[in-house]
Amino acid sequence: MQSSRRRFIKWSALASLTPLAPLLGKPAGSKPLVVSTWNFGVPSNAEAWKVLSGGGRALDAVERGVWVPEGDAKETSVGLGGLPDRDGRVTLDACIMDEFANCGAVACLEHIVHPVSVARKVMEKTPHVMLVGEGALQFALTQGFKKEKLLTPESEKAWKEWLKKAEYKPVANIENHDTIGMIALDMKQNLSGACTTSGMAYKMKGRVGDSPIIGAGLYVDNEVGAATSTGVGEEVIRICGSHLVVELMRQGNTPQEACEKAVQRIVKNQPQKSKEIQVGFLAIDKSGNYGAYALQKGFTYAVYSPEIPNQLFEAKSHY
Ligand code: SD4
Repeated sequence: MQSSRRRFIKWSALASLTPLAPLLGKPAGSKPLVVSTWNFGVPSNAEAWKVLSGGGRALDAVERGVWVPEGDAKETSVGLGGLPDRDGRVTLDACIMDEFANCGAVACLEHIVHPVSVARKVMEKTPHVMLVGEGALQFALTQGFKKEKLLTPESEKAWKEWLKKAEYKPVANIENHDTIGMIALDMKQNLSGACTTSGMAYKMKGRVGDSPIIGAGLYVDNEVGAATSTGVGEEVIRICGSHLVVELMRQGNTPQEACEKAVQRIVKNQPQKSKEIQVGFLAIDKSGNYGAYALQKGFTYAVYSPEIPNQLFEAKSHY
């Protein structure tokens, strides 16, 4: 808790937290552009920018960007150090999608620090889109990934504390870092995205959220734009959230309008429940416009473009 607060202060200072600046939703200007969810989007965007600013591919940028929280043992919602399921197992979900609609995903993957890179291997080396559980792990090992222990002493302690009451209730905006969803536009005007998470803490064994599901946690259409989501995955899956956002952009909505309409769909479907949970969408279009919207206050996202050198914003919200 202490260290999370310290990290928040560190990233905020780095990023100069700008709540709803007048720039919001305006074109980010010339390419390239990368946006990502939550406070850890700032250091993640910085990594992605190294690829984009050198003329690299958006796909490489997003993979490298999301490695940051995946590899950080202090981030308890992604990769190494992620909070476990109710049986104490850290199970990871991730996906990646490129400008050709190639995509790959892993779900319920244990023991691998960078599930996004396993997802990329699924995309590039198999005839499939998604591998899960034991099969995903076996495949990762054949591809040279190392088997590691992902449960840190801190996450184990938090889980044991949770076990005392064992009450499952998804908490919105856990210390401002949940799933990382990252979408990018490169200098060649191509789009890609990645999404990776340890999922909802203390979930049931075998539970998979929206994050690794193409069309729910992430969607990229190189003619139109890209979108990603965070929050209670069940509600995102119900509306095929990221695909919905991209299709709304195809119909002429700005990224901001598209994110708002997707959130409103959740409100319409679940008027009562939507008051108690968090869901956020983040989107970019082919011209470098971006937008974000959430059910609840507190959803932060980071933007990096030539005009906006890695700033953190807070999304507008329905409630
Ligand atoms: C999930 N969407 O597993 C992820 C978790 C998340 O805020 O983003 N939490 O449902």
